[in-house]
Amino acid sequence: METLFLRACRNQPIERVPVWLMRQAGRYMAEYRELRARHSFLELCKQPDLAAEVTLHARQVLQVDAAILFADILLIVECLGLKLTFAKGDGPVISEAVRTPEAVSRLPRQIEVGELDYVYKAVSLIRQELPPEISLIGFAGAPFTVASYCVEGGSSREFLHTKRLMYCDFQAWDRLMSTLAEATAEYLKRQIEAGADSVQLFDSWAGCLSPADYRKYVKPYSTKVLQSLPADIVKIHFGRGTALLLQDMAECGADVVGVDFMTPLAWARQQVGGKALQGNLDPAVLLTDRETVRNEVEEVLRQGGGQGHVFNLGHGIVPQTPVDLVKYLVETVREQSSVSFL
Ligand code: 1CP
Repeated sequence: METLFLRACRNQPIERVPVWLMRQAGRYMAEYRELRARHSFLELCKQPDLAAEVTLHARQVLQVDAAILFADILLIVECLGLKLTFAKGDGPVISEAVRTPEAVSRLPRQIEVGELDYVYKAVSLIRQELPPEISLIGFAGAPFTVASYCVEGGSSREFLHTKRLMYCDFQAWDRLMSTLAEATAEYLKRQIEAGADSVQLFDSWAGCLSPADYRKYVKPYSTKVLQSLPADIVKIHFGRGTALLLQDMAECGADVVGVDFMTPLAWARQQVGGKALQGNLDPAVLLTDRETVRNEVEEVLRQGGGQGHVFNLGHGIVPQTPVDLVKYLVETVREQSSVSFL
């Protein structure tokens, strides 16, 4: 069935602008915090019934047009034989960072993504429970963003180790990126087989690169991932700080380009050659009040131009966000975007 969300992604006629929000399930919700008091983050990801519950609960509370699988872009690194933990408050830690060409050469050439079976089970449980008019988005990290965590050993601001490997040893870089690209394509295919009708490729940190470096060191691998997926599946490609990369990101083969909150949608529109756009309200607006939310939503809808626009934030919801304001945001998008089509 063609959901409203899928039609918007394909730039087809719609009766209003669909809406979902990056990180719509997470710490800003009391029910999530309660579950987290009893289970670690990785336990939530690895128990399909819990992952499904978190996904469906957020979708139901917010009444958004798409659910996104509850998982993380870093789960795949466990298939490389790396040890992943989430330290309290500090984000992800990969214990043996892959910093040198020797470390890269020790990684398996082919990653077995069958180990991520719990993800595919969660996808099919979610699909069974989700109303048919609601889309289910699968996702993965793009090779560059996942590689950056493997090389840095966790989050980073400057990506210095990553860039050193990339500039100094192209062979090792190519091997790491090709291995990740192949595994990511397979991982997304399996999510699609399990019931996802669309996928988002998160290249959250690609914006730390110049367009020339993006084209040389990143674009071929993200292209490989997106182009190996079935043609009829909707693909969204998102990064942050990517105003100057949007044209290249669109060319990788997505149907929809995700736009961060620093980039005007009108500018993005000129870069993506007729593809749909997703975005781009600043998540900080959700820390204000109803009037501000309404004004900012109207502005995003105006810039989005109706057809070919999926309403979203320009990056993930932050943990301090009040749930009521998020619900208000979704209601406002629904009302205001249908009014603008009358
Ligand atoms: O409960 C907790 O303490 C864990 C917090 C949390 C959550 C709820 C993390 C840790 N990941 C997630 C879920 C998650 N991650 C989703 C699920 C669904 C949803 O959107 O509702 C998704 C899509 C992601 C993707 C993800 N993980 C990205 C890409 C998106 C983005 O925000 O740019 C990235 C970079 C990660 C890595 C990650 N996971 C978690 C943390 C704290 C981080 C680090 C972020 C950083 O390096 O700053």
